[in-house]
Amino acid sequence: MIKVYGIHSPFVFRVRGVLEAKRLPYEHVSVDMRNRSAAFLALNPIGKIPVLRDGDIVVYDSVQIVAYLELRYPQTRMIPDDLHSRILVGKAIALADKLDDLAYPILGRVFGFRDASDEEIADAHQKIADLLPSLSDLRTTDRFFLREYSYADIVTLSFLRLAERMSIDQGPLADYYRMHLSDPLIARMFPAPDEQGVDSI
Ligand SMILES: N[C@@H](CCC(=O)N[C@@H](CS)C(=O)NCC(=O)O)C(=O)O
Repeated sequence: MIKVYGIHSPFVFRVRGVLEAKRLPYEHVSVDMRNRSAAFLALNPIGKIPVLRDGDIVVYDSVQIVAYLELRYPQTRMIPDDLHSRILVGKAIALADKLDDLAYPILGRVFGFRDASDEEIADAHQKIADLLPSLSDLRTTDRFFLREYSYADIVTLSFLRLAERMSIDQGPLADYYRMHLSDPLIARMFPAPDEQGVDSI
């Protein structure tokens, strides 16, 4: 069975979203991020989650993992081949990456791994509010970024999940998030807050 290393990260949500959309069974392995083991660093010398193992194949970085899954399991393509779709998905990834970065001080305060000042937190909320319309405006319909559910939706929903948990305003994407969460296939991309891996490394 496919193993995904790491659970509670928007980058893991992205991978999980693609696995769910392709209806591929998988299980999680928990990673001790405060004390990364030699065994984990042997899988990914960069030390970041997610990492995916599929038999003998190990892939790290969510972008590479999704590219691998698209090639290896072409059912239900999440990044269509046409140029327009590729460009749009690329923009959604870049914007979602930036939003995840901006949320980092807020995440640090909520989980106690970074002591951000009140000014830094207020600045992060403001910058996120300023950037969200650019992501929202990429949508070609109220429901999806492309004509159908795609990786652009997955990266956006992954950030919006983080935003919900960090009490960050989802701005123009609040209704979009609520609408998609009612779809069980999409809801399954998010682990429960206390979800643990079948194993740990
Ligand atoms: N570009 C990477 C980013 C992954 C990433 O930043 N993961 C974070 C968790 S949210 C991590 O592992 N951070 C640990 C570190 O930076 O050492 C991807 O898309 O997979």
